[in-house]
Amino acid sequence: MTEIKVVENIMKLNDSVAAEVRALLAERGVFAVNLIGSPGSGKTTLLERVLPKLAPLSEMLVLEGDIATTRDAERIAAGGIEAVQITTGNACHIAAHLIKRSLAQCDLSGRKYLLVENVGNLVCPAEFDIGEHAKIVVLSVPEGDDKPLKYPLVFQTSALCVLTKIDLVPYTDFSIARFKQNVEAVHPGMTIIQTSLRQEGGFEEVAGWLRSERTRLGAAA
Ligand SMILES: Nc1nc2c(ncn2[C@@H]2O[C@H](COP(=O)(O)OP(=O)(O)O)[C@@H](O)[C@H]2O)c(=O)[nH]1
Ligand SMILES: [Mg+2]
Repeated sequence: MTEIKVVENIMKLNDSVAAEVRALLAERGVFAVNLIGSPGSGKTTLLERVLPKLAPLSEMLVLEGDIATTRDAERIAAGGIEAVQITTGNACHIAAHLIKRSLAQCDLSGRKYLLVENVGNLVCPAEFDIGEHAKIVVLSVPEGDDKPLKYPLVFQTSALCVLTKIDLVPYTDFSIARFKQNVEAVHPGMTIIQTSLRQEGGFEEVAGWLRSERTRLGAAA
């Protein structure tokens, strides 16, 4: 009983900080996405490939969530995009107060997009609102086509699914048709974009989705 109350309080506190973050972003006209996927699913690669096609570099800000190291922020910064690393220690997700604290150190003027790469994990990040306008779930072919059924929450709460590494389909038993059926079973009508580093496919489409979603939400209301 007591334990449940504690968890409820933590979630309530997180939600109220997330609402503050969302209000700040709306005021500044920044559209924010929360990228969620397993370690190695290709989240940083996706940002590296999509962002140069999305907008002028100075209009984007990236927050990189990891348990340790600044490696991902360094990868993004190497492409000329401002990136801040959030290291969570042992925490398996980014909580809203970490976003609030990071944004307080950043210059938001002229920014149109905030891209947050969450800690590699398909479970906990789906439960924590960080003030984003949309969640994007990233799943790679080697993880298997059954994952939407096994981790339904992240697929249900995300607006877009990016299926990465489709160049690896011939080397696995992954079925794109079965994957689409499984996504449809947990989130009917969900948009899926397929990407491949080897074939340069899909990245323009992801950039287009981000642009139209920002516009659809009235800049970042
Ligand atoms: N074959 C293949 N490998 C990829 C693709 N996208 C990413 N990778 C590789 O997957 C590994 C993990 O990628 P990374 O972006 O660091 O994943 P993250 O941990 O989700 O950020 C790296 O070695 C990437 O080069 C892809 O489309 N095809
Ligand atoms: Mg990464």
